[in-house]
Amino acid sequence: MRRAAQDGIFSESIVFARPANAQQHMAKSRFEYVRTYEQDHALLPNTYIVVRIDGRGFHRFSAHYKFAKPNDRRALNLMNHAARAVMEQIPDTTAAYGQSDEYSFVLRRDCSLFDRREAKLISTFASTFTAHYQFQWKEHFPDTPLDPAMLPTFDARAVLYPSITELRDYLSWRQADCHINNLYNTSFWSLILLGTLSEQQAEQELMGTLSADKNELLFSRFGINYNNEDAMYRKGTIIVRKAEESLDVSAAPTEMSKRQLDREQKKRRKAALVEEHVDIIGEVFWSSLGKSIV
Ligand code: DGT
Ligand code: MG
Ligand code: MG
Repeated sequence: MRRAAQDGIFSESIVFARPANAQQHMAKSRFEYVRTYEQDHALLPNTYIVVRIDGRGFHRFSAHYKFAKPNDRRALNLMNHAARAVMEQIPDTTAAYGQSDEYSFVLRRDCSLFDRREAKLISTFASTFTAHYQFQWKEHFPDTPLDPAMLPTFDARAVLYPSITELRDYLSWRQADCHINNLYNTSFWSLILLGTLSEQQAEQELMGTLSADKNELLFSRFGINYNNEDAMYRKGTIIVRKAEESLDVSAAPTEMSKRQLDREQKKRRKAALVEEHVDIIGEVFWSSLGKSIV
């Protein structure tokens, strides 16, 4: 019985003895062969992995929860909160860039998390982000409970970049996208909310306009200087893990348990996160904060 209690599987008050050679038995099960159908796709070594998560159906989601147009500060803060939580939980993430309903996570070039298996990586990022987004929802939307018929979910993909040049161009592409969409949306919703146009009329009005035209339209009609709009809306959010001093274990008191050490590491990782709404296309960023990404 003592042996059964040690090796057995407990189910309420019943104790099932597990044979000592259970491992071998399992390996020889006639069903075992189905494992060979599993195909792991390992991402190329020595490349930057970027995992981008994106809200599923956020066009409808944002309408359902009446997000402010064109930007809802609460929603963007919640995205940033969830992204920081992901970075705290997955230390191989060196940076994250977010705008609208998306976040891109940059992994260390020598990252060996899950042996770089793509399915494990993207499913972990999507589910970890989703879990935190849902958990922190009530902090950012205290008066709007989540509706089980409209829960937030996120998909994820992984893209590989061979050098810092492509990685920088990738992040520049996302920030340029943020700028183009935000300038358009700010103009579009100004014409409707501050002007008197319908959605169709506003669309018509903006058709074929360049950036300069939209800037001019905002200023001349509504007195809005686009450059004074909130930087989080114009630039998106970059979160960087600043190079942290590693914890000197030899200096730690000998009685510090593994759990305490883990807690200490986690605290330091959290403290090392820096969140900014700045230009990430030009040199200034890459010769300062951006240095710790590569
Ligand atoms: P998807 O990603 O293919 O499942 O489809 P969606 O609907 O998520 O489309 P996507 O990701 O291309 O565009 C994001 C949508 O989320 C877009 O319709 C605008 C909306 N959205 C994101 N942030 C805000 C916000 O702060 N305020 C408002 N009103 N809408 C937002
Ligand atoms: Mg989306
Ligand atoms: Mg999107």
